[in-house]
Amino acid sequence: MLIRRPSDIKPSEITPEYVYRTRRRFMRDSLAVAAGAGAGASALALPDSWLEERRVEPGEPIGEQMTSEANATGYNNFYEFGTDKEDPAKYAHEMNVDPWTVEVSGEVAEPGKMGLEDMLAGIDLEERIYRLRCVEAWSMVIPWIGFPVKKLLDRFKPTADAKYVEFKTLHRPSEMRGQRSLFSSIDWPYLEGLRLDEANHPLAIFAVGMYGKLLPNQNGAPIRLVVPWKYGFKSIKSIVSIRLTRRQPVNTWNDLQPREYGFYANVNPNVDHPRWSQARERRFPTTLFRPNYIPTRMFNGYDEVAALYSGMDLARFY
Ligand SMILES: Nc1nc2c(c(=O)[nH]1)N[C@H]1C(S)=C(S)[C@@H](COP(=O)(O)O)O[C@H]1N2
Ligand SMILES: [Mo]
Repeated sequence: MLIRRPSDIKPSEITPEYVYRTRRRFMRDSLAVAAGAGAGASALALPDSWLEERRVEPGEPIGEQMTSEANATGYNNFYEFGTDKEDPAKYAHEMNVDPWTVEVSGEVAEPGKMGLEDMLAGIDLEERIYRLRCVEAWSMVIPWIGFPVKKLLDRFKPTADAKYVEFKTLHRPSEMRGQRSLFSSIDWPYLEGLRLDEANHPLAIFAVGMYGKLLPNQNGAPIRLVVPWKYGFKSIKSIVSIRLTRRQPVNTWNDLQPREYGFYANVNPNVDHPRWSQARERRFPTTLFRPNYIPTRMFNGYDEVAALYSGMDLARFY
């Protein structure tokens, strides 16, 4: 692997001092975790204190009420743990996320496999408060902690032939009961993809935390994609592989129901799902008696991405 390990590089060469200091602290903490510091030992690849030690730039509020942490961590889609909204919160703890490696391959000059800690060393984290619009017509407002996808991809030096990015979720049926289910029609592992210029858009992030803490397993620990202008299924969870490609990669929901779920999946109030309208959404908190319907906005309100699709018929490329 051509990537230099952080220990080979003088930290002052690449990172501001505060990151260097927090990294040292992080290594000390992670040793404690590795040594199995008893019942309190974290099951996560990064200790809980890690985010607090990093200087996380607070996000811009978006003038909309934030969804409660209880809703965002208790009502989830993560079919690897079952199809009910409560299943991920019940069963995702069965997934072991420590250690965690991500492989970057395909059309890159410097492919490699990296442990998550090395991957995040020297990357500044930001808080981003984003709307999340599920294709099922409900939505939330969630404060993520993460960093732009482009920052990571650039380190592996995409070649001139790289046109798309494929992302893959962990495939580990022994810890993911939905992958063991005989009733599942999904061809595991869960796959997603973006055009490279979409992935490089500053709004597209990898999230490692939410609500000021590490990402809970049910939300895609330890690292997941968040693409706020697209339907939620594009924001793939618990990523173990990133592959740069020349051709449009397969994405799980398109593979399953091509008429209902496209590759682009941009939030679009004018293009209905074959079985329901996409013109409005239920914004959390939502109940049977107070569904809290609001109109859905083009690109989920993120108009700044429109230039990515100029000249494209978004009813055809749904
Ligand atoms: N691996 C994987 N990623 C996934 C899913 C899934 O089932 N498996 N569901 C998607 C869907 S449909 C949505 S709406 C979001 C939900 O993210 P959240 O649970 O953090 O709100 O995750 C997406 N990422
Ligand atoms: Mo979704």
